[in-house]
Formats: sequence, structure tokens, C-alpha cells
Amino acid sequence: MKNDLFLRALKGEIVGRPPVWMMRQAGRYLPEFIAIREKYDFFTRCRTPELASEITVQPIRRFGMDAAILFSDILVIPQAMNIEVQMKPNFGPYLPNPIRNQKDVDAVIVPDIDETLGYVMEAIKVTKQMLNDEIPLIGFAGSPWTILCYCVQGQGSKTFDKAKEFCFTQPIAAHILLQKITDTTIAYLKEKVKAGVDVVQIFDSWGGMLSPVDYQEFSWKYINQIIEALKDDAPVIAFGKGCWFALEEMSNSNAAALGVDWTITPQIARKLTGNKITLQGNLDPTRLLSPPKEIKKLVTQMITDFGKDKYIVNLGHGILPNVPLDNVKAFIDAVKEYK
Ligand code: 1CP
Repeated sequence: MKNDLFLRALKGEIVGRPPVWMMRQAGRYLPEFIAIREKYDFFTRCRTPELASEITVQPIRRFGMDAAILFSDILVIPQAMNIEVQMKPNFGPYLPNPIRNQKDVDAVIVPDIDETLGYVMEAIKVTKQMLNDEIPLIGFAGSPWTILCYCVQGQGSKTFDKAKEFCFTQPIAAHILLQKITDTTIAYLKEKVKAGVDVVQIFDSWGGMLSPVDYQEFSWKYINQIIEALKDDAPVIAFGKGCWFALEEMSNSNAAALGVDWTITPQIARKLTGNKITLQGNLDPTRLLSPPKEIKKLVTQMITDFGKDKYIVNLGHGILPNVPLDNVKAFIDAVKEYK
């Protein structure tokens, strides 16, 4: 690997500067992505290796991040499990037949990965060729809890109340579903590593919707199963939005790194994790709307606060679609200029 900063930071090695990438960097705010979006619907973009790989490398060409993340979506997993998922423009995910009882859970399958998600593996192979060993490629999956949120709620939500109600009133069915998602995700991520991804990240975007006790039961238990199953295949990054309350326990797992959002200071995140694990984050994505000069100051301070080692510069959640390109450039350049 010509630029192995990201892999070295995941191992906790001493580096000249920390590596940088941005969650959801492939898509949304890039004019060259919007041009592709106008021609092809969402799942066509995911299922066509030439499109998925092109979208993956677009931000790298423009800004030179230290890692690429494969263009895809966390919801290809429920789709492969026999649950219909639509992506509605200007609305987001829509699942017309949400899961609401044991009978629905029984109809969910643990699929053959090659048969249902072989197109992802093809996209990985094409992308690896395009990247030409310049930088590592990240593969990802949603956490079982975050996937359950969509499967039961049927769409995005501010509260995911139906998903939580399902867990709290039908816990046996909920755990059977969570285990099916976990088994599928483990097989999927193992195939992705075989196809060529260098690192995997688990997005627990809605973990912070749960209380600390419920988080253990419905989310962390399953994420940890995935970490244990994957740890010898590739480094695993666990990102839990709003999950600062679980950081101490997460730091005792075999994850290579933990992603943190912007509601925690670098100092407290380091304290909770005993300075023993690589951390990734955590600029407020909305801060990329600040003037470029201000962004550079914030990034420099963030690196100083986390420390340059055992650290991966990132946002605290995905980049917003309305961020100006110059501001993204300021974010990346500030890291590269760090002394
Ligand atoms: O047509 C479109 O382009 C729709 C927008 C879009 C895009 C660009 C969606 C729909 N998904 C994606 C790609 C995507 N999704 C990536 C690819 C790499 C990248 O963009 O860098 C990744 C990593 C995801 C992951 C994802 N999808 C998450 C986890 C990360 C996060 O942001 O929390 C979640 C929760 C989703 C669900 C999803 N897919 C799409 C939307 C609009 C949403 C969120 C809906 C909601 O708020 O509930």
C-alpha cells in the first residue's frame, strides 16, 4: 500500500500526521456524483460495479483522502434477506412491508451472500483495481440494531418508536431477527474482505436512541459478535452515534478503532477509552458550513486534543449534502498541513 497511514493508525503506530477520510464522502455534495444520480436510480448505482467504483473514487480524485469507502448502502442487507427496500428520491429508504411480529420474522432469510450480494464483491474488485494500491478501501455494514430500526419502522424516523416498541413488547422475536441480521452481516463482511476491502466499519447510526441498558441488550451484544467474528480477517471500526455512554465497554473489545460523534470532547473520549484504542471523529458535520479558515483552526485544535497518534480525523457523522467544495478541501488540507 503506497499510503498506509490509515492502516498504521488502526494498529496504533506512531505517525507523522493522522490519516483523514469523511463518513459518507462518496456522493451527496459532489457535482460529479449528482451527474450520475440524474441518470441512474439508487440501486442501479449500487448494483453496477462500474458506477459504484467510479462514485467511490470521485472524492479521492478531488481531495486525496487517505482511505476510500465503497459506494453502497447499509440497506442492501435487508434486501438480500427477503425484505423489500425502496429508495425514494427526496424521501430516503422506504420498506413497504415492515416487520411487526414473529410471523414476519420467520419469513426473513439468512441468504447465500454470493447469490444475493455478489454485485458488491464485483464492485470491490473493480474499485481495488482503480485504486491501484494507493490507499486502503473500507467496506461497511449497518449494525444489527440500526438495520432492525429500518426493517420495523419501515422508513427513517426521529424516534424509531415502532422499532423500540417491537423490541420492548416482542423481545423474543426481536432477538431472533437481530441474530439473523448478525449472521448475514458476518458472512457478508467476510466475503467483502475476501473480495479485497482492507478495513470494515460498522455504522450504529441509531444506537444512541437506546438507553445504556437497552443498548447492551439490543445493540452492543450483536456488534461485538461481528467484531469477534471479523477480528482476524481485517481491522474493525465500530461507530456508534450518540453512544458515548458505552465507550468504556467498547474500548475493551477487539475493535481496532471506535468512531465518536461531536457531542463528546476528545479529552473525555480518551479518558473513557483509557487511551488504549484508536479513535475516529468527531467534527460536527454542520461545522463544514463555517468559513474555510475557521474549519482549518477547528481541525488543527481537534488533532491537538485527540493527539496525532491512535487517531483518524473524520466527521462525527456523515457529510451534509449542502457543504461547499472549498470547505471540504479546507478540512482535508488542514490535516495534511498538520505539524
Ligand atoms: O439516491 C441517493 O443518492 C440517495 C442518498 C444515499 C446515498 C448517497 C443513500 C440513501 N445512501 C447513500 C450511500 C451510502 N449510505 C453510503 C456510501 C458511501 C458514502 O456515501 O460515502 C454509506 C456509507 C451509507 C450508509 C448508510 N445508509 C447509513 C449509515 C451511515 C449514516 O449516515 O448514519 C444509513 C443510516 C443509511 C440509510 C440511508 N440510505 C440513504 C439515506 C438517505 C439514508 C438515511 C435515511 C435516514 O435518515 O433514516
